[in-house]
Parts: sequence; structure tokens; C-alpha cells
Amino acid sequence: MYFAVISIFPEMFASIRDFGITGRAVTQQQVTIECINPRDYTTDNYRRIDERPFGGGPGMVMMAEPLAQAIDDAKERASQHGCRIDKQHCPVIYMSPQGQTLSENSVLEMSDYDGMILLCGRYEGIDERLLAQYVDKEVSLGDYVLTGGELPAMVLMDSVIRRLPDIMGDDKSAEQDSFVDGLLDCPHYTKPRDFAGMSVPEVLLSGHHANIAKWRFNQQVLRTQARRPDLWQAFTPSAEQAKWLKELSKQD
Ligand code: 4GY
Repeated sequence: MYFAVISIFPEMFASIRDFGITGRAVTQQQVTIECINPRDYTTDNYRRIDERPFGGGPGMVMMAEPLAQAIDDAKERASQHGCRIDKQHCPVIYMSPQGQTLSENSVLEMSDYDGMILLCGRYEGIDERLLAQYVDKEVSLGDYVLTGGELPAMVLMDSVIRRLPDIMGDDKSAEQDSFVDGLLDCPHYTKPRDFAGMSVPEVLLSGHHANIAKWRFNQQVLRTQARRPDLWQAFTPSAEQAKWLKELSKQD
């Protein structure tokens, strides 16, 4: 999968490019991440990318021109990397609190793209005409405001990369995780058997795989009911999960 990131702070992307599972995906060429600095598309001596807002008020606004050229270049590069250049296959995505909230379902849909072009805003934001002309999709991480779109772009890339086929070292873990079946994750334990006066739940040491699976599902249910009643309300169990829920309701 191909990612072009448009940002005035390209060095920030070392953290996703060079570390962990995402870093390995880059090294193994399952993923390409290219940064494009809109400052390189300015024409004045000061390399200005921001200006004061029309109508007045505090802060600065990113100008349309350098960003438009950066996006055109990003599309050129994306096509050289085999991306089909349309919003179905390689959308231009703007990270902002005004967008649709990211979810594991939308992440999974986005993992089918050939690539994406991620536009990172700074200051008060970007000239609305650039957004109207060039942006296919606006995505938010949640109802809070950051100082720039770089961290959100990396969050989006990280969540999409981990849903690509053959990316996770321990293959099944992406599907087994929290949210994939609409429930929170179960607790995890490892060595030592005793820590701070607490032992490991007996069933996990039993080697009885069916009982372990049922226990973990039960923990997911209890945690989701207690912590996220909204998710529990929306949860639709699979046939096997429905059977387990019936068994568990008889137990207490
Ligand atoms: N929340 N979700 C977010 C954000 C900050 C554009 C400069 C968010 O996605 N992005 O807070 N981005 C940016 C937004 C102008 C600040």
C-alpha cells in the first residue's frame, strides 16, 4: 500500500516509518510512505505556506496554492507506485475534528485502497477552497483538538497497516483484538505466575483450549457491559457466541 503524506514537518514520520510492525512493513516493501513538504512548492523568498485570515481574527491559515501543487505531485507519485488515481482507490484524506470519526470498520474498509494521500493541516487550518477542490474524505480521531494533522495521519496509517494481509508477526492477533467482533479485549497474563500477590486465573493454566476460549469471551462480555454499555447494546453475537452467552447466563 502506498501513502503520501503532505506535511510541513516530514521528520515526524520517522516514528511510523522506522519502528515496530509499521517499520518492518516499510522494510519489507508491503508499505511505502513518502513525505511531501508543501514548502517545496512555494515561490516567494520566504517559502511562506501560511497567511493571515480574511475577515481577521487570531492565527494563520494555510494557503491553497502550495498545497494544491503538493497534492498534484502526490497523485503523480502514487500513480508511479501503481495506484489508480480516483477517490475509490487513492483518496485525498484531510485529518480534522470536522471529519467522520475513525472506527475499526472504516479502518478495515480503507485497508482495501491502493493507497492514500494524507493532508496534514497546521495553524487554524487550510483555505476552504483547497478542501472543496481537492479533498475526498475528512477523517477525525475524536472530539478534541491537536496542534496539527501529523499525529492523526500516523494513527490512521498505523491502524490501516495493521489490517493489511500478512503484516502482523503473530498472524491471528489483528482479528482477535478488541472491536473486531464488537467487544472489548479480554485480560492477558504472562510470567511470572505470581505478581504483587496476584495469581493467574486457573483456567489459563489448564491447557483446556475450549474452556480458555469461553473464559476469554466471558471476560470480554463482562468488560464491555461494565465499561462500554454503548458497544454492548450494539453487539450482535455469532452463532457460537450466542451459544456461549446462553451457557454463561445459566451459570449465575
Ligand atoms: N481530532 N482528528 C484532528 C485534529 C488538528 C487542522 C490544524 C482530530 O483528526 N485530526 O485535531 N487535527 C489540526 C486540524 C488544522 C489542527
